[in-house]
Amino acid sequence: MRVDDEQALRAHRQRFDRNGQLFSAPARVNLIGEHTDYTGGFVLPMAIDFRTAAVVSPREDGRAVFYSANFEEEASFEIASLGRARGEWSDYPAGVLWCLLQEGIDVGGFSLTLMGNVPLGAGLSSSASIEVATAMALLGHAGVTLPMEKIATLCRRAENEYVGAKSGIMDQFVVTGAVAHRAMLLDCRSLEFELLPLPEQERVVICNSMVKHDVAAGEYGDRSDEVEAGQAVLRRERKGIELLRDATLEDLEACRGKMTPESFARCRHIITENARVIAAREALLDGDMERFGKLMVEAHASMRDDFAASCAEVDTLVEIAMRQSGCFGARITGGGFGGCTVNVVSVEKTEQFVEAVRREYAAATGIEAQCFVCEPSDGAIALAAKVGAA
Ligand code: GAF
Repeated sequence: MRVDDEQALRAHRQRFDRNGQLFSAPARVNLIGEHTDYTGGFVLPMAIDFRTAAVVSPREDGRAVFYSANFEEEASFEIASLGRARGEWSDYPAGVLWCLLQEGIDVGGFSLTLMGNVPLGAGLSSSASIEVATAMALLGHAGVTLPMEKIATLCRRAENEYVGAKSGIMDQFVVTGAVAHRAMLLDCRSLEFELLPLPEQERVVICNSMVKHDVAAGEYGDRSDEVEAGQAVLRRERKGIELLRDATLEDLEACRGKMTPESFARCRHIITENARVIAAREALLDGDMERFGKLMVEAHASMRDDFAASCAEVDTLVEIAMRQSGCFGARITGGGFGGCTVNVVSVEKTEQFVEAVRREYAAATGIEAQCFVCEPSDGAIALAAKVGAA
């Protein structure tokens, strides 16, 4: 499951005939708090031990050359005349370059190799992993240090304004700032966060339904439009509401007739989900995994029924998981419409859980699920500090 640093450095050397400097960024799994980030709500993700390595070296011709060792493809631009997104993988690193240039950071010519093992379209934020790894490498190359919050917001901007996906801040923030053995409770309005310990007797298991989904694809944008429309009604009709996060279910009920049934249901998901994240924090601090798991199951039902962002295969994975002994909770994770479930399972039942889920999912759907037992991992800044200290 590890990305081999030596392999990434070698791939860069072979491609560009030069040694490079290595940076990397993890992927993430969200334990609870889905689609709450872009309305200033709460999320509870952790970084996981899938990573993207970015190896960078200078070049003298003023060009930006991105090489994907995974796709064995290269994208090359004149930095001074960097154009708009082209609908390709290279939009993600190019978007980061675009944002750095907009910030006035002098990024001289470079070659950058990306090599990662984050499953694509699985809801584990391969995009944020690529963006943040690229930002770390280009900042290192330019000799500029930025605070964690700035790196995360800059990478989000790359995704929103350059790639054109309407995503929130959760992924870039946790991928940049996570700390090993901890989950991160993030307030997406203030960007204040709290690192929370995870119990040692349980494991976080990710099960990939193998139904692919891309945040840049239509459904994510449709949902965020529906949410935005509902939020605009609440803002207009009720005093003191700036973001959905300020609204109660009573506020929403009072505005029911003024919004579409879709917007009503999406907003109800977000209001109840914010409350679940706060309750999940309490459960974690109390070490009450029964309660934590129950909240996960409720969160899944809300994503499925109110947010209409699950799919038959993922629902099946959750149902199978919840039938297994030792499983406290299971839910869809990430943007939705496919991708992975996140499961909390007692250590001694983990192996049995993985076997049963794979077997029963294959029997029900004919699809081979991939399951990973994950470690809460370091974010890009902590990883860079460790490389620096080595
Ligand atoms: C995707 C987005 F990128 C995040 O910002 C978040 O909205 C998530 O979907 C849903 O919680 O990962």
